[in-house]
Amino acid sequence: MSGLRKDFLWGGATAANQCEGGYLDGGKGLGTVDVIPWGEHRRAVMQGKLHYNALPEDAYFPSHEAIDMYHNYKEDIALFAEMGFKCYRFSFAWSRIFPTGLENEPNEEGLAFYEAFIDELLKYNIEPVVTICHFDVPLTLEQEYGSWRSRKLIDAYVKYCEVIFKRFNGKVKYWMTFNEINMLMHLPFMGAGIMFKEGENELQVKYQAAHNELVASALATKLAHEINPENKVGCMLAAGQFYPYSCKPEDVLEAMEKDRNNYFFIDVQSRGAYPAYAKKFLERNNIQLEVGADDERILRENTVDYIAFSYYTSRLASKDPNVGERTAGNVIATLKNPHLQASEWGWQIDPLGLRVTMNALYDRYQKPLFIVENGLGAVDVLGENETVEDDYRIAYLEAHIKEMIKAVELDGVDLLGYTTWGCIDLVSASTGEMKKRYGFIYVDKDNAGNGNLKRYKKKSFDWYKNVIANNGL
Ligand code: BGP
Repeated sequence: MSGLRKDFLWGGATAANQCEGGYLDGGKGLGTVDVIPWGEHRRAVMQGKLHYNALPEDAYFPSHEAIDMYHNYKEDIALFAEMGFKCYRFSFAWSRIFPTGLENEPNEEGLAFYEAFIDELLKYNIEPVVTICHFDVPLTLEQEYGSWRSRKLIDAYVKYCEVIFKRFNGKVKYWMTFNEINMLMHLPFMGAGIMFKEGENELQVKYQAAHNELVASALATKLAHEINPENKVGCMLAAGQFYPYSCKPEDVLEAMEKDRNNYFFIDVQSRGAYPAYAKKFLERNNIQLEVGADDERILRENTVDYIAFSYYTSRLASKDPNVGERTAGNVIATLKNPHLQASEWGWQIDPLGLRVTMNALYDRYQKPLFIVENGLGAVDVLGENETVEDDYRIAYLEAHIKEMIKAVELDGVDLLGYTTWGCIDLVSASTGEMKKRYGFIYVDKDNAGNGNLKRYKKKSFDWYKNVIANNGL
């Protein structure tokens, strides 16, 4: 026995906008991600600094076709089933269900699509794990209200949640309210549909959007529990422990503060109140939030059931701005750790950091954890034998799974499951590329959109199948 639960949720994870395609099919409306282009302007749009209306006419939008899972989901789910997936994490595109977000009634075609999708998973006994909002908001809600900066979004989101909780009652048990909720602080348009107006106080806007999302998340949790007490609702954090660059006390304090920037969201969602350090931060920065009369109670009474998180790398912090070299990480840039290797995109590889991160989260919240993203983005080459020899991916995953099991066996962390990111190749969130691949399944498509979308099993496909069959042993 590996020490993991018997019903451990092994599987993979994706997001609608990165794999579905069919961006206007079945009555779908435009989502905020559908106007984020590939290429040089991508980052500025994701940051909310360059307006999506100001893009060149030939801009290419990778989410419009992605890997066309919208039309190929049966084939893809059959492959997941062949690997023995116990669960599959995916997201609903909000704008498939409420094309503008303003309608009173949902779009039946969108709901029917997800119903067929979920039924297909259940046919193979794969537990659906649904992210309600993974980096996309109906674009109309951005145009009408400025997205999450407005409390109107709370109502629109709760209306959407009520529809999906009722429709999929008894079929979906595991929900997550927002993917990587802390991403809002770093890429506000991608994370929360926030486009800044010139001269406005960006910190104020971001914290107001955060507050609105936190209240919406609590209301969704309440609703999910009322509709079916069996429902399990989780928060979802882009995690990765900050290490101090040196043993200087200043660096230790800096690392602690950086961690808190991330914990802030989860502290509210899991403990039910703004932590003292966050209140002081708002005060010091003269941020005044528009808060509803019942918000405090709503947050207090509706905390999440489990803590989901993504883990790609640990992070490194120093108080001294002139020290060390910087490198990329899952959106949050970090100092280079000389003890670690890195991926081709500069993301550092730290399996032990996963164990450290799991312990930090479990110590802090004492709630079950769920690792819902982990993996290696790499350039894969499809060989003549129609497979990819991705031993580097196997090595990465194996090392992380070993540390994950240690956290459970040796440290006693309560862990629900593990889903690798991008179990089938998909569009990269940070770069918009296809070239940055994570999957066990190769998809024939390149950065510019060329390719026949055919699927091929990589070497890691059989490896993961074996890991699942042996429950990690
Ligand atoms: C997380 C997102 C995912 C995903 C992943 C990998 O931030 O939740 O949507 O894409 O990171 O990142 P990337 O695609 O940039 O390599």
